[in-house]
Amino acid sequence: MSILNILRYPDPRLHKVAKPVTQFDERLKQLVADMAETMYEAPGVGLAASQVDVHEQLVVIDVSETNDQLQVFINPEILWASEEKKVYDEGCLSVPGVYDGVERPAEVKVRALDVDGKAFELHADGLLAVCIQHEMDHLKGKVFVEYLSPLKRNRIKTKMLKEEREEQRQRSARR
Ligand code: GNR
Ligand code: NI
Repeated sequence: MSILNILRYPDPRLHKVAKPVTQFDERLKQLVADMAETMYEAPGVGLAASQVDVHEQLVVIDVSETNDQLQVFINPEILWASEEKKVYDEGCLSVPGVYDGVERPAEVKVRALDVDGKAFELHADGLLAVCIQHEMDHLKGKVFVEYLSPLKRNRIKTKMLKEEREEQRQRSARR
């Protein structure tokens, strides 16, 4: 098992479109295990493969309080989304420290494959519905800040680049 590096906005690699998973093999199981470890360590409630620079349709989620309810979604599709929308204050491991309201369907029905390639369907509401949609956006190359106004997005971009520069500076000062 290993902790993977999480790409940070505005890294252009976060905008790559993920391809479907076709091989349900040992490598996939290892990747799922590493993504789960990375998500728990962060800590976060979800992680899309795109965030660790693997551009395949693979998502891990655990919205439980106890961190023992790992859910894996491979090649996920939204089968149905409710008319009803809800605004949730979202955050993202690729945009640390930023939280803002995003409006999305309150409930979704999803079809996906598990790690063995077996299909399942799930009806989600609450945080799970938010998280599935947030992660599926990552697979399409979309980060939640793209729902915010251009002004907010530019402020976030500037803040992220400034923090990155500051970290670089501290790293080189320590050497
Ligand atoms: O850890 C996370 N928390 C979160 C909170 C509200 C809405 C979405 C999320 S997902 C996020 C982890 C992450 O960045 N997944 O892509
Ligand atoms: Ni995210």
